[in-house]
Amino acid sequence: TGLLAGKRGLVLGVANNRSIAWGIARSARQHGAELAFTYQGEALRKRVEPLARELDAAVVGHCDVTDPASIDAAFEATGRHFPDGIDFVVHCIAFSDKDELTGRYLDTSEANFSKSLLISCYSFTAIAQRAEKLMRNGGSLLTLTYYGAEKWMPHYNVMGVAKAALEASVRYLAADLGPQKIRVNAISAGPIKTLAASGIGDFRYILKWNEYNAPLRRTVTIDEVGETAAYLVSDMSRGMTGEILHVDAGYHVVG
Ligand code: 0WD
Repeated sequence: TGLLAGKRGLVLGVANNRSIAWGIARSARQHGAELAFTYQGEALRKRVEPLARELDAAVVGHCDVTDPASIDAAFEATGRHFPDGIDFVVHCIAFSDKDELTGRYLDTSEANFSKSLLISCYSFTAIAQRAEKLMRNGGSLLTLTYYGAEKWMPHYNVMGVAKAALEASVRYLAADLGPQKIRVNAISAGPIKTLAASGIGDFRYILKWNEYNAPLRRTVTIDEVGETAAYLVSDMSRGMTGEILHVDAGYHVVG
């Protein structure tokens, strides 16, 4: 029994126990899902393996989204681990050079623009291409975005542009994959103190600003994002695709 009983899912982007991917994995497991994780590089393997054990999850291997061969290998390993296929994939991956997450967007370099868009936006499409082959009975693809895609936010810069492109790709992928009953959605999470967030200039101020101004007068937790993610990868949300759901204590209505 459970919301996700019998569902099998791949989670990309667990870096440590503060990662949003970890909050999502924990919720999905609590609701009965069987999980597999990837890790980015040997340094993270040591972090991811003990976390995976906590959730009885498989670690299917290294996946660096800038290396297509490693994405292929991770999906092949996922297919071997789940021979009947998978039901959902959760993509919690983003990157920008932190020197460009401060100051003006105007000063973005071409090299960091390309790398940020590749890792933070295109990688979701690259993953959708591989996931399609493992989702024989339909499925759910989920990614993480931020309000900086919709409105200017201080210091978010090229990440805001990458998230806007990611949100557009959610809509295009939803249209392409709908006939196969594969749904594609995103959660727009409020700011949470994670490794990736620590690269953003004045992040503590952004957290405080949200606490003072969000309708719920607080920030959100990785568990709250996790619960909404469990809903989006479950059959409870079967009528939804191409949607961006805000889990941000309501900040988007005032910001
Ligand atoms: O406030 C926040 N923390 C918010 C985060 C608010 C709204 C959205 N998000 C998004 C992020 O933009 C990202 O898409 O949530 C997603 C997850 O981010 P996170 O949980 O905040 O950050 P973190 O725990 O650092 O996980 C991101 C991971 C990387 O970690 P590090 O910090 O080592 O870069 O993305 C992965 C990596 O594990 N990652 C990659 N994975 C494969 N290939 C790559 C890559 N090339 N680059 C980064």
